[in-house]
Amino acid sequence: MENNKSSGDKSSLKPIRCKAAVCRKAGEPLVMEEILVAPPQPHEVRIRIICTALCHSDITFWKLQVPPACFPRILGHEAIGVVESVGESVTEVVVGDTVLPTFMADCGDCVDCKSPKSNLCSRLPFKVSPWMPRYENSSRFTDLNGNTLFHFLNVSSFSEYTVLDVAHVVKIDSSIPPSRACLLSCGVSTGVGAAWKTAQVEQGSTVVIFGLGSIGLAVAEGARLCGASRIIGVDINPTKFEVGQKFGITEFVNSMTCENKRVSEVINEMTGGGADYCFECVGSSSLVQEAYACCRKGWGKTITLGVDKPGSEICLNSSDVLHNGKTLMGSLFGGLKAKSHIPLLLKRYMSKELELDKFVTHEMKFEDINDAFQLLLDGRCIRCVLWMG
Ligand code: CXF
Ligand code: ZN
Repeated sequence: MENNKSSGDKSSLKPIRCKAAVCRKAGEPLVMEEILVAPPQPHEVRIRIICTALCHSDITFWKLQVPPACFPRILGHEAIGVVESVGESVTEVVVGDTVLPTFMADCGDCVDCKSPKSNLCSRLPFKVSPWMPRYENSSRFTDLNGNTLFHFLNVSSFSEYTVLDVAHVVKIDSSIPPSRACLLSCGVSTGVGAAWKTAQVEQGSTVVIFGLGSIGLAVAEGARLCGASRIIGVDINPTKFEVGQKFGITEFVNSMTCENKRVSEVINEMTGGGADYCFECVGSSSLVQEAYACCRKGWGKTITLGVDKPGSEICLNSSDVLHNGKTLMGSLFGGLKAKSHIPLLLKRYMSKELELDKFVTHEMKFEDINDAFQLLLDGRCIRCVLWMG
């Protein structure tokens, strides 16, 4: 008998009632509620979340009081799930497939997706919108009073079911442990990709990482995989060095105790004229300036990954730029093309090259999501994975 969820008639699909952690007000505990998740529209898929992890951007948008903040919203964007149903015109995945959601689209069809040089899809360009990417002003979530709940980063994984555009899911091998695979949905891909794809770190390079949170540690993992010989970690918290060593950090600079030197001076001295690659993983424009000031003239690259306050500007001296020939680059999702590069990273995990286990410091039940938020806020976890059901 034909399964009308995977092919043919989609009209019989019904809304699903399930649990979600709703962010009703900035900075307030998420509220576990029953919600309704509408069926997928054309080019969309509805998935059942297996597990979701917390990323720092969830905290950023949970705290944010000004636009693009909006409430009530279903946060969460690092997850893994199983396709429950598909909308019209979806041929890439079928019901039962295991998928990773990604906040960046990979339509595979636009000029940017077709170019090996970019991961910035122009069919569905990245923006922080409260809606479905292909349908402006359209949400698939409502609360039990019939009020709209907003989407987040094209994923909204703090719900037992969610709807995504098919350009935002990657089919993966279902035998990979979900609590590890889900890390490639955002954080680890962002950091590892920044070293591997954006910077293209080579064997023997010297790398400096500003900020040893989960993204900085993922950059270290990427730099280690690329064969960097010196990986210098910069942070204001001295306990980060011990953590960093597990991720291949070879030297540590505490930027709080550089005496009267700027951290860039210290790095320039340590490296004899600057590092090959500097990564800014904090989201501070003054730290981007410091990073740029200590990458090597001629070939140094500075890569920004950190998210600064809306409207912040980076100030660089124009003759420094002209005379020194350095590169400054931004990197969203590590420059990775989700559909082709995530499967490659998963292969490297399965062959024990890419180490994912060390990122998972906590595993909890979805119901305990507010405790998990507190762990991340206090800097007590790298990744906390929340299991549904
Ligand atoms: C971020 C990157 C900048 C915008 C919001 C999402 N990445 C993932 O956490
Ligand atoms: Zn993230």
